[in-house]
Amino acid sequence: MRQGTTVYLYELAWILPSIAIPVGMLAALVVTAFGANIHLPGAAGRVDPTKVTETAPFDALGVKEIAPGQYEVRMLAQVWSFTPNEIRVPAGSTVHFWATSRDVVHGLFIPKANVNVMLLPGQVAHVEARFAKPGEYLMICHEYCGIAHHTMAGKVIVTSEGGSAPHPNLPPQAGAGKAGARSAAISDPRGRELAGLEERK
Ligand SMILES: [Cu+2]
Repeated sequence: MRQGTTVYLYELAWILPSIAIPVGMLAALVVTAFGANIHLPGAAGRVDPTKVTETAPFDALGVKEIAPGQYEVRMLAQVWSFTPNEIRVPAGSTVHFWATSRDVVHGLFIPKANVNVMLLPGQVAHVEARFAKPGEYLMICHEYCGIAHHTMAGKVIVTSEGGSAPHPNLPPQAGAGKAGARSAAISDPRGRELAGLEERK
């Protein structure tokens, strides 16, 4: 009798969580679907990959100002490039990316702007990011897409407000970037240490 009761308690300890867990998961599903409005991509987010260049919004690729400080980027990914692969916006802009792939699976990853989406042929991806600081933001494909995958990259150039160049005497982009990187390395204590080691050689 006593042994029988122990077995019953063990069974109960297993059975109760095995009911509670699926019930909890179902509740989480209901809350995310109807409360947070998170759904699987619907038909509205699809595009025929064979006709993508004739289908809006991908029939007019590029960057467009849709409101003050709001830009829309219509982008196509293909082996092994992004179109457009250079996006220029003033600092403080919010960029709405609409992107898809016209061939294989690609990715759109802008590490400094918290953009990370997969670009699937037939599926439209939408992501928004705010570019607060001027500078160059690297934009890369982070889904292996073939032999030259590592070359698939572009950049978002964020100009200082008003859209003017940072300094009239500096050569465009490349020079400014390098000078910035060098001064950053030296002001960083580890960079100074490395510079010291270099001198001693
Ligand atoms: Cu790719």
